[in-house]
Amino acid sequence: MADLERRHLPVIPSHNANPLLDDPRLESLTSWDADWGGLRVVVVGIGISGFAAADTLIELGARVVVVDGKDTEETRAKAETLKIVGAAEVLLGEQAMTSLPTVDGQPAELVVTSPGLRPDQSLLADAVANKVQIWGDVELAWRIRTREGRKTAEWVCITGTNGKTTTVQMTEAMLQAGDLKAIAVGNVGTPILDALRDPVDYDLLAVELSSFQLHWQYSVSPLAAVCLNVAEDHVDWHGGFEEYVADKSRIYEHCKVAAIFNVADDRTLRMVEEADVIEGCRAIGFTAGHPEPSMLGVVEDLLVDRAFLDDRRNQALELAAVTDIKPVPTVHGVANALAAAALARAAGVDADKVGDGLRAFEPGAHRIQPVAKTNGVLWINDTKATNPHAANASLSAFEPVVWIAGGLSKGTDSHELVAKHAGRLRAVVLIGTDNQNLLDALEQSAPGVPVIPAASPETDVHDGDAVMAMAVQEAHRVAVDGDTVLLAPAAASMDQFRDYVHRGEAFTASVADLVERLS
Ligand code: UMA
Repeated sequence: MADLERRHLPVIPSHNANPLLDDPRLESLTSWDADWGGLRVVVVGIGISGFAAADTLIELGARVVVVDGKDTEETRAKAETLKIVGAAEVLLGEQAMTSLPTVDGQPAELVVTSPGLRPDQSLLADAVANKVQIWGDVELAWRIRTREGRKTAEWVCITGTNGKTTTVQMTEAMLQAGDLKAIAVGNVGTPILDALRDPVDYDLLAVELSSFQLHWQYSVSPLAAVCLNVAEDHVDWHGGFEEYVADKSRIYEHCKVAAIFNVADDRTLRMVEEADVIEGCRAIGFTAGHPEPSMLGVVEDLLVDRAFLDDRRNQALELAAVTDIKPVPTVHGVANALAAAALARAAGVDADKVGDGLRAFEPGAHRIQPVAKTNGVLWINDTKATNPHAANASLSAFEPVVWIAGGLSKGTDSHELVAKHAGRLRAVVLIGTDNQNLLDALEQSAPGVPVIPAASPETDVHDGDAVMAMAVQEAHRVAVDGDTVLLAPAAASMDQFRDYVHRGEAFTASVADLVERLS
């Protein structure tokens, strides 16, 4: 690592990540103005990304059939809208998801899938068997990013098991402080396709990419990219941890200016070293410790840049104070801020503007968010801790803790997490329905810690609001002055809640009820 400064990444001849990408018609589709007319496409999923993909393809003149496994009031309303704008057909219900439908009675030429669908889902498997290419909405967005008469925005891309949403929002704030027209898009919530069809001519898109989205993209060539960290998550979707890591590593493919890695996570450096990047792209590290040349890091109480300046052997540029990081400058907060700063610096933002952006950044709800204090007990909402690695970050920040945990484990393992934090646990209040792994871990490493189920015989286990009300009541019963009640489930939410936002809102609402009762 010592000679990172001089080492430019090896240039490997470009290879085709997708063995199916040998269709001349699809290969020619590399701009908005290409010939999309009449292309027969099946769009899978009518959620946020599927709707945007179908709407875009219709605007491009493709013939589009949309399918979704849910036949509900919401999907029917979306289906109506898509039919009005010109979808060939919309098929709803589980039956529609079993095999690849035809388009206008002829075989589909392309499938555009939503990120939530597993690759082994039967319709997608059918597409693979029939040698029909599968793209995600990200691949489609990359292909249409250039358009005659419009500015083409560069992309800076962010992935990682945890911290991506915070980092993409910090990056957006820093780019905007540098007077660039920039927007945070992708997994953060706004589909990239919506930004591309926006009348605003963006200079830059700060793109958050999940491992699901990375799996279905092949061509993206970002200005700069970062994988913040890698820990076990979504193992069931990918089929294994190595497959998950392989999809995450695609963030660095075809990177142009800076491939940014986490010095504390060797795996991210290996990903950078093995990536097929554009000649001249530099490896840039970020560290919560003292930075070597070609890294961003911390010197005393300052965030500094030793990568994007000429005399990086002898000098460092001040970016901001560590205390500028919100909500609290934890080790993870410092890492996220430095990763965002590296992306912004790669995009040409001045060092002092990076600091302005960091100070302007307002953290979103649901990530280590203090919601109330009752009788000396602090209540923290970290519903975004949807895996053990994320829960580790917030558990590390508080002591003693009444921990509200549990949900869908997604094949992850909580043993290490529980073993590390057993000493700080006053009690564990269990929500969720898939907790065997967590219970085994608690029995093994925290045998003296009370485990309290958030359910009575009358509780409907699928009614998340009722479960959370019970969890808050139980946590209140056991917490004492000086404790923190921490909702950091280390699991996904969909067994009892619509999503993690619903879970966080249910927690905040139940705590607000408690505060009112106590006042
Ligand atoms: N569907 C099926 N069958 C399935 C799965 C889904 O029919 O097996 C249908 C559902 O009925 C629904 C639609 O597909 O109508 C939903 O598609 P989706 O689950 O792919 O979600 P979208 O609404 O398109 O939202 C996606 C991301 N969701 C997922 O990756 C699960 C959103 O990330 C993202 O904000 C949005 O695209 C815009 O890019 C959310 C997320 O939880 C926040 N991401 C995961 C994470 O951060 O850990 C990866």
